[in-house]
Amino acid sequence: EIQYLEGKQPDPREHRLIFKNVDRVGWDPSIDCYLNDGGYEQLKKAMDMDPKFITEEVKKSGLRGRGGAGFPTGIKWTFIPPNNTKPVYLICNCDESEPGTFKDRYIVHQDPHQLIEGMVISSFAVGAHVAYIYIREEFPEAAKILENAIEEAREKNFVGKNILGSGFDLEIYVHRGAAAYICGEETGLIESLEGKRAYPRIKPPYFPAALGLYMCPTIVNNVESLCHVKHIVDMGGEEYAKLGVARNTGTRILCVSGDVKKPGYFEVEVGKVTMRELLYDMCGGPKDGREFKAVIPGGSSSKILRCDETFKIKGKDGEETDLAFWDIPMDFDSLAACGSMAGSGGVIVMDDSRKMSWVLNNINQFYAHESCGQCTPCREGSTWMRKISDRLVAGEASPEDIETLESVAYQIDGKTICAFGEASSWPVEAIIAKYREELLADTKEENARKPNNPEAEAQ
Ligand code: L3W
Ligand code: SF4
Repeated sequence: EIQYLEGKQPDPREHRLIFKNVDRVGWDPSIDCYLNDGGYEQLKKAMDMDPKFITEEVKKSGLRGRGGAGFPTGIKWTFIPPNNTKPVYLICNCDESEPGTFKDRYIVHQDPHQLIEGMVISSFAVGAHVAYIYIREEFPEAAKILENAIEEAREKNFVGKNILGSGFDLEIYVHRGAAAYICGEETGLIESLEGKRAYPRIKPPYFPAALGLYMCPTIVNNVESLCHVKHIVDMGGEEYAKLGVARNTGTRILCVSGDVKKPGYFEVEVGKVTMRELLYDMCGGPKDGREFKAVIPGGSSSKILRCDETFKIKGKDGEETDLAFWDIPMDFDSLAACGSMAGSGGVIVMDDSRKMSWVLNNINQFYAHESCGQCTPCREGSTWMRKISDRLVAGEASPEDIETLESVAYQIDGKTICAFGEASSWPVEAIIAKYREELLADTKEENARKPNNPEAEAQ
């Protein structure tokens, strides 16, 4: 049985595939350690398979991207044009920048060979002979670990020419990012990799799978998604799909931060754990004397959910049923049905000590700082939103400011080149819709009416 470090034992409700070796006693990121544990066996198995068969298995597995959008990985792979004659590239998106998300870093730090094995199998499946790991600039140690791991893998002929005598060649390069959130948007990432400023490209019509790096077919997948490929080869797509729930298969790592007794990472079967089980049973509940107030379930770009909300969920038959916040299963479809998204798995928890004007301002500051500035609604709008919420937290905003803020958000939403526009406007729209009264209470007029306001008392 696997032993984990003191104080780092997984919760009994976890199902560890990807994080099996994270915090494991006696584990280190070396290739010897990985090989002793059966590492690279799936690569050997995959090299005897038809690449199309691997893609079919990934499709059967139902794996959905773990980077934010939850797009089916196997289907994405099939978007490479069938009559393509150009080189194909695979890119591992290791630009983990979404506030609240901190899983990919652990994979790279503690189990880099799992990622490399997943990448070699995936490259073989899609026909890529060059693969890149685009890693955020702020992960210097992780970049070194990966470079070292690639060299170790090359020495064993898991990377390089004629891998394991199969005739398949693959080079993997680590590329350090440019310290900007937008470098994690796949087309911004591609521009950055090409040596340009990370300005996202307009898509549709051209998605990277058809026209990506150097205008060649390019598959961009998140670190965690690529690691799953190894396990799909191991288990077979159908068996893998038995983990999780329908349309939301496998396991995923949830990163819980904020106002809980025991924050951290938890790898669970998708949809098998509810909000209640996650926050009360696995994270120990709220801090002493506090109550849960709100949760941002999938990284800062996802819409906030109130803990006292009940959602109307439409079933297949068109019938509506009620779903209380605490009963939401942590999967893509359920969170989408509640008007939010599972995103990148970053669950940010707020208790009743948090003021929503502060939360709003915190989010606005981030997006105003990170907008790439390419399109006007996002560049100007994100700064306007920040300025208004700056006034709100300073007690200087008027009730009309809240309306302006809401209207700016709606004018960004759906009118920009990349999803960053929505990422910056959705949190604002949701916080205003759900906490309007609380925000209004923070405006200048309301402040002046409060009994503890010296100006009001003097009158
Ligand atoms: C070919 C089609 N390919 C879609 C591909 C597309 C991409 C994937 C998903 O944003 C979200 C965003 C963040 N032909 C295709 C097609 N594809 N239709 O499928 O695409 P898309 O556009 O739905 O999403 P996206 O632009 O990749 C991702 C949110 O995730 N997010 C942030 C994540 C942050 C991290 C991180 O730190 N690791 O990833 C979190 O909530 O706001 O909405 O590959 O090409 N017809
Ligand atoms: Fe840049 Fe924002 Fe436009 Fe995306 S939406 S391209 S981040 S300005």
